[in-house]
Amino acid sequence: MHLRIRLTCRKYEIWALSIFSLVTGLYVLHFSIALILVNKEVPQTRGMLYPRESETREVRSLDGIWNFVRSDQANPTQGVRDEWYAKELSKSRPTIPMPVPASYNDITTDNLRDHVGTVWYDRKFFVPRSWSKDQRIWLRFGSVHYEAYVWINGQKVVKHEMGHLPFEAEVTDLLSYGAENRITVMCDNALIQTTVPQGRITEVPNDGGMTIVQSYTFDFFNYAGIHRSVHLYTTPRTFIEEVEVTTNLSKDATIGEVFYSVSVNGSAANEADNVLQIQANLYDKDGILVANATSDQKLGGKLQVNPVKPWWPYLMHSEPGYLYQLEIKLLATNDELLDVYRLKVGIRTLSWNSQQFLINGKPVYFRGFGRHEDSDIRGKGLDNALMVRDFNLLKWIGANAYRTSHYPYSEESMQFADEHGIMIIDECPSVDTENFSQELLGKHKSSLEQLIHRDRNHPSVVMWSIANEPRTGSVSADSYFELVANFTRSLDKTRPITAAIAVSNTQDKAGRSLDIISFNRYNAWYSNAGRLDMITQNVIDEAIAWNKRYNKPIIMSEYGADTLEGLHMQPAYVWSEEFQTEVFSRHFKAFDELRKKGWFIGEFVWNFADFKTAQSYTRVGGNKKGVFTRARQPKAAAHLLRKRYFALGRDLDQCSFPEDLFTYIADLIS
Ligand code: GCB
Repeated sequence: MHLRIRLTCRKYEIWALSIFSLVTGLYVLHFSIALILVNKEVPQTRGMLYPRESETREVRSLDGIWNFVRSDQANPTQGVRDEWYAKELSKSRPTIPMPVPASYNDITTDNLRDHVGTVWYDRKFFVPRSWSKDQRIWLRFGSVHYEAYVWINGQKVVKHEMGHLPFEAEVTDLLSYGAENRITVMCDNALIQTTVPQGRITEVPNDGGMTIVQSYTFDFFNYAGIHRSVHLYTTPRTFIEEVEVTTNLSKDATIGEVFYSVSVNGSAANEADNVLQIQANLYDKDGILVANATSDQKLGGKLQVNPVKPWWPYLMHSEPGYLYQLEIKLLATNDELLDVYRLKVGIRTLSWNSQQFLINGKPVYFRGFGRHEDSDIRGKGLDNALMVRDFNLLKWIGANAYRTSHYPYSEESMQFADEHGIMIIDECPSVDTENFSQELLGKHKSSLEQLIHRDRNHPSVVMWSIANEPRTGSVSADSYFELVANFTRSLDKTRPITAAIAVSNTQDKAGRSLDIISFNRYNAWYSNAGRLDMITQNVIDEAIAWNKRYNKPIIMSEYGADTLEGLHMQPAYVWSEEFQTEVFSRHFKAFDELRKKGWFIGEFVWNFADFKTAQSYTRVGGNKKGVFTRARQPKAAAHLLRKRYFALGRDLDQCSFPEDLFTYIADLIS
């Protein structure tokens, strides 16, 4: 049997063997031609509010150093068969220390980096005696890539497939109170043709016989592990499970409206004579109550703020990222306070038409980046120092937006974007999507369901990106993306939908299903390498062609050139800092021509910083198209881009220039 199929079967074997018994399936070969896709329901996410302390809730982090074991590549299910979760991992195998959160790949000095298949983590933790009292305990993961199986004290808890997205489970009855407990996690990094994103596992000969190799077409390293924080948190027995917020502004933007709807979980919610009420209080930045309401029977309502301070993007207003605090109190019939949850709310409107994208009625011109969650040593692991540095650089360079290429970024970074007024095109983990199949469609839709459920309340999220560089030239892409786009719209009508497309506008079959067309193109790099004289007109022509074909607003979502920091060549030559600077400048010319047309609404450089990729002869230690190095220092082109982004800010949004934008040369030049 071919190994990919064997391995896939092994995955099923894990599920069948494991106490979860979730899947009985067979690997199905999918052909992309003549594919009939059915619009099936996808599982709906529940709960998962970001863990926050309040007078009714406690939060405890399980981050730190865990114990770690890698399985034998040729025997990925051994740990499940031998029940490694039943006792401490160190009793089954020698363990090594592993930080959480972090990717495991770059931590050791051996070849763990290229491991394919399952790895195991465990740690012990105490649960205080006080937690046993009349409340519920939840275990929540910010993300584990790609697939996670979790046990507490040897008992199954939850299984989750898909990296970059949170999952949680109630563990109230599995914990020992006032005692030590153990958590065990098995994580599988294998990507196949029906995972999101897709990959392949093959068996190839090597010097020792045969070995297993993971490959994928996307251009970033498939880092794996417990990537984001692990939390235990408490809720009352009856608690606020969901809060959904939408906002509106009066025409003159003086009055704001906040619509909230709440779902409650717990026995009190089901008692007929217990009428639960929601008390909603809205506070401004100074903590002053500006609106409140108590819902009558319905678990939702509307708050009015007059006068309102709308949420504005960075450099579009003197007070960007203005956030209110919404306090939701759940009350029982007798006014007993059952639960309290607080979240930040930005009040703004979004609208779009065939020419423009508007925020609070004002047309937006995006000036931003494609990015990656990526850094030395920690890989894709959440790192607050890196996140704050990145936002400082975004603001230094005058960007007002980024795309979460090519997967959902951390919840902490979404909150940071809200605070700083950085607009986000929020992308699901579908990248280089091909070999469209019913199973893939289900998972793709699920990735969007989980993403929208997680991020719908963030004012910074202004658009959903349903894919990066899908193979939208194929016949099946037509109905596939229609189904994905319609599904996305069914979940959120308040934001437009885009996808970053790389096939030519004549071949593309997805654009008709989108609201805004984004295209990626590497003139003078992947086509006509080195030809700086073949950029400007090509960009203009292609953007016009996209607009003609679909009559929708157009964004250039990727352009750029690999650049080795410190390599200087005059005249400009590929890979040099001069070349990157020139490539940018030639694009700026095209963008300024296009801006005059009214429907060209944004420019996104690829990439914010250098990042790690799979090994290849086209990549020197990774992708070097960063405007910043991987250590987050500017390359020469960063200074040019900064001047452009602030010039656009001043021209379009009347922002002022930072004092150090231009270096003094002579008083002959103004
Ligand atoms: C692209 C992809 C991005 C790559 C980039 C490149 O079109 O969307 O993931 O990293 O090109 O540098 O090749």
